[in-house]
Amino acid sequence: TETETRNHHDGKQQNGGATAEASTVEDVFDDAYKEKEGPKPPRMLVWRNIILMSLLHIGALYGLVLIPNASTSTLAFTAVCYMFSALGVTAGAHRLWSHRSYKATLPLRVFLALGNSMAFQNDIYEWARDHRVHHKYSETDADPHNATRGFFFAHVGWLLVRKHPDVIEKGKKLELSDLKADKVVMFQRRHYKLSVVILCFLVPTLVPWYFWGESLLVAYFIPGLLRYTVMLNATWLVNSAAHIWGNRPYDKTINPRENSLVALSAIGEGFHNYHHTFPFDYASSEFGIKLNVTTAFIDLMCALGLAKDRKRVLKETIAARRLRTGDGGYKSG
Ligand code: ST9
Ligand code: ZN
Ligand code: ZN
Repeated sequence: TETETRNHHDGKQQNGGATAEASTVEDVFDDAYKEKEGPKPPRMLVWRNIILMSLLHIGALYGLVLIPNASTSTLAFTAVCYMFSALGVTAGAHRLWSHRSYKATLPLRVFLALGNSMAFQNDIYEWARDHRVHHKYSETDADPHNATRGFFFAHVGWLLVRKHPDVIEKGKKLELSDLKADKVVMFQRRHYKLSVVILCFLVPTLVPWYFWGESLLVAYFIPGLLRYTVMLNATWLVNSAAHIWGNRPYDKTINPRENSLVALSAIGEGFHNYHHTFPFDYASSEFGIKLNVTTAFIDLMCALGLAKDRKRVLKETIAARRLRTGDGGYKSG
């Protein structure tokens, strides 16, 4: 099968994060942490974010209304921007930089960092730091988008309030030296604002205008704001929907779930019960490239010699884990 072939190709297999390399990444759930007793700290709204997020979503709705006015080239370009920015998050910030599930050469890391700036989801360093605390302290006070606080909080609410102090306290103790040592990550962090202005807003607006005479209005609102907003919501659904709805074939004791609809919009990142069980697996799913453009992209990069050392879980390990802690449901993608 596909999985076996790929395992074979990689010539490097893992059986549950047991190798030294995997254990240096702090994405493994820590059950020693206990939430502090007593009343929770008060919720502090960040009005600047609430206003900007509302305006962004209103702008995206206007972009939706403008679709009949857009040329075919502009709509195709919107799809390209969506894929590029999504890969900067999935193949970049997530599978490469947060989980170190494969290795990437400098040109590929530059490509992913550019896509990541187009995605405008905080710089790679901050994204990976928040994501490692999300895995390590999943669904506790120290999880930035703790899904036990409800759909809205896990989806976008967490970006509209001050963080729980435990997120920062635990986050500061994480091992992040691999990120600090990556020149691409630190360069993007130093020039983050400028890179976002150029890649998330100027490029999507100016390219259709300059190359095929699209109106600036349509270009700003469709490949710009609408593309950005849809991509944000697809990402957030992994934190909200895929922590609430779906099966748990690998570990029924945790909340993250297998959700094919989320996987589709998030180009492969909806197999979330699998992902929290085996966070170092480069495919983020038992089933390889199925509904998983990101995995296909990483495979292509390996074929081109731009990436290597994909980590994968052994089939036997997955089967044993299903039996030991799964919910018995098979459907998964
Ligand atoms: C966005 C991110 O949308 C989305 C991430 C989603 C993650 C999804 C994961 C799911 C799996 C992968 C699926 C991918 C699917 C992709 C599909 C694509 C189609 N550790 O933050 P501050 C410290 S962003 C350690 O201001 P406040 C630190 O010293 C959208 N330390 O806290 C920091 O300073 P610095 C656009 C930490 O004041 C200082 O505290 N962006 C940690 O509570 C202050 O930090 C926005 O909307 C930590 N974890 O404010 C902006 N955290 O950073 C949103 C903090 O200099 N952010 N520290 O080191 C904010 O405005 C604020 O962060 C805040 C909290 C208001 C939310
Ligand atoms: Zn999660
Ligand atoms: Zn993850």
